[in-house]
Amino acid sequence: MSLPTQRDAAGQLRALGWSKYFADQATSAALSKTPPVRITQVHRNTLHIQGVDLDMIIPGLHGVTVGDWLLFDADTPRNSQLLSRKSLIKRRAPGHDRKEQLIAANLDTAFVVTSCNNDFSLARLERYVAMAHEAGVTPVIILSKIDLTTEASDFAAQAQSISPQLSVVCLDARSPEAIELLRPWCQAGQTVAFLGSSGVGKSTLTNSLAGNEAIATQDVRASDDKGRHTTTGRQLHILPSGCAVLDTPGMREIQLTDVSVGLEETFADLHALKQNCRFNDCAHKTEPGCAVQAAVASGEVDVPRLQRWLKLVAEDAENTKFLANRKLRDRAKNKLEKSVTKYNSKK
Ligand SMILES: Nc1nc2c(ncn2[C@@H]2O[C@H](COP(=O)(O)OP(=O)(O)OP(=O)(O)O)[C@@H](O)[C@H]2O)c(=O)[nH]1
Ligand SMILES: [Mg+2]
Ligand SMILES: [Zn+2]
Repeated sequence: MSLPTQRDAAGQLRALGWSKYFADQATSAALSKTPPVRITQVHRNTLHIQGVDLDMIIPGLHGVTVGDWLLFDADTPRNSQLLSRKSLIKRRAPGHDRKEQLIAANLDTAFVVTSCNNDFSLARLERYVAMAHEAGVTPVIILSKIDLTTEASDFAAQAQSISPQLSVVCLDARSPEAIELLRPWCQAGQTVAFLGSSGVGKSTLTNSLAGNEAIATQDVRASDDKGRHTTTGRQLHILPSGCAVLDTPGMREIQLTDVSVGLEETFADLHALKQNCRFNDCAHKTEPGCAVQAAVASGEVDVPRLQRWLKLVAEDAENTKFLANRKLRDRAKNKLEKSVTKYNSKK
């Protein structure tokens, strides 16, 4: 194997999403001893990593996710160092243990995909947008399947009601125009992800950007437009154009945790009003001097939107508290286990 030329190496790293932000975290000596690699897939016990002339599977590491950068220690992979993240998207996992689940690291743009059909839900879009804002990732709403409806502009107007600053793009995911419409966010060196329910066209869009049909897609159920959960794992695809694209499996549920800042940004109008309520702990229901209710009375605030906001704020507070308690419990348990081990070893 011939060694890559400097220029080659720089080009390959850039296509993987490497930037000054990461380069600044290591000395050049460290970078040549432990080369930077990006995690493109996380399996139960292994990680798929890609770097300059490097594409391999290594044993799993704790607390990492797709999109993370490592300084790769080839002799002892488990000593590889995780670089500080530019952004991190996480949610509270569904199911009983309700753990925090890391979804993706170091994204620049989150394309939140929904179709112009029964999949559309403003409340769900708001969740995704709040999650992206919290993570420091630019959210872009994509409305797919415009070829199957005559009401695309109605769907778009609803999505735009979340915020006038939000980009909303309507497209047919299978068409060549889709690539043109997404190009502003998909430049070389960028990392983008497709998020959304099953069957909305995330893999179709990834294929369109890649210019091939490498990823499997499957039609949705005609009765209710629900997808068939075709994609089962998150995978970062490094495209020849130099953009890194994360295709994800349809998420049934996104429970918010630790997104108070994201909610403030997503509901900036309501957040601004809230500052004028008479009481700091105003619940914006029947309290005297509530600026939010006053805005509702004057028709300035849309009631369903207010209700969705209150619901998300309550959910975030509850999940954040639950996870904080859980972390405390886990820490206490670890401490106890350690002291028991110590005690036993003394015996
Ligand atoms: N007509 C039309 N069909 C589309 C469009 N986008 C996706 N499809 C079709 O919808 C079906 C589902 O698309 P996928 O790309 O597999 O959806 P997905 O979001 O990756 O779904 P999961 O992997 O299950 O999460 C496929 O049959 C696609 O061809 C579109 O804009 N217009
Ligand atoms: Mg898919
Ligand atoms: Zn109030």
